[in-house]
Amino acid sequence: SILAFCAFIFFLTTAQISSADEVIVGYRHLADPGTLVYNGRVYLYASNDDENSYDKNSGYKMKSIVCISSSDMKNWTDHGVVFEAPRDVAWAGRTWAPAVIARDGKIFLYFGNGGNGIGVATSSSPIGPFKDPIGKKLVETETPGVLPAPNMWLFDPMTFIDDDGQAYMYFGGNGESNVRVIKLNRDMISVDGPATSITAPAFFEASWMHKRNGIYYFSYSTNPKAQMRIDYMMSKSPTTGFTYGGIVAAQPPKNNNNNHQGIFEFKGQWYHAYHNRAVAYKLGIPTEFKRNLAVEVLNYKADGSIEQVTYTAD
Ligand code: FUB
Repeated sequence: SILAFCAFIFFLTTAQISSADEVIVGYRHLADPGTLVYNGRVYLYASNDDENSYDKNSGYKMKSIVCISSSDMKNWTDHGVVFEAPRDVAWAGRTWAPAVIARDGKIFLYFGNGGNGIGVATSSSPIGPFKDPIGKKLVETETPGVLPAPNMWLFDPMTFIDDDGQAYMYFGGNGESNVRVIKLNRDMISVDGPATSITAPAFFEASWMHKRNGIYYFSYSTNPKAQMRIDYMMSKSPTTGFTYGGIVAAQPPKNNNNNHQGIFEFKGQWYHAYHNRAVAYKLGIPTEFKRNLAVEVLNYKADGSIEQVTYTAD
């Protein structure tokens, strides 16, 4: 009946957090949350693990980005695939781990093209459609300051606008001297000057920048030897002078491989969005390329350091 059909659509588009299981939209396999707080909603943009096969040797094959959003951190609306390569950006192939930011009435979506470059797409709406504004990679190995770096993964962009209006993009992977930051011009689709390096102990991937009370927090996933935790460094500058701060979050209980965070403030509370493999564990399927989004609250100590996240997910 039409009623059953409507109920089915409602089930597909809305999911609730329950206190026993913080996985959100658990009917989809999603990963690498990039966050955007915009007009009273939080949007999470994710790598689409539904595109990956179960075969543990097949690698990441994603070519699209899925968006979900919420106004209360409980009820999530599923906007589906909002960006897809090469449909929306003709030069791009594999696409994952997005960063999304709003400026001057436009939405900018940055994405890793596999591990070999970073692209940007723009839209007038957080849920697309996104278009290619420059017809080429925004950052590639030829971009001044990107190399030399041993076996650098050129991916996992994170874009941040400071209080003085200067925009920065952080990216890189696979080596503790492989973090890069580059200034973006006001148009957000061109770079200003060369990339510079940041060194982060045991840095592997998933660069993230956030600012709170004048302190810049650079967080990242550590390498497998360091258990793929999310660690962080603090500084009074967005580009230099970082000192190691500690652990944001240990490897999630239901996760046996990479880790990737999105840290954001929404309606006065800070959150740590991440992925785990809880649904794949529950279903008894191979977990490698079938990840799920989850969220926990994030708190700070009086001295500005981050309290290590407590997982409430089962
Ligand atoms: O999703 C593919 C890759 O896995 C991301 O680029 C990394 O951050 C890791 O989460």
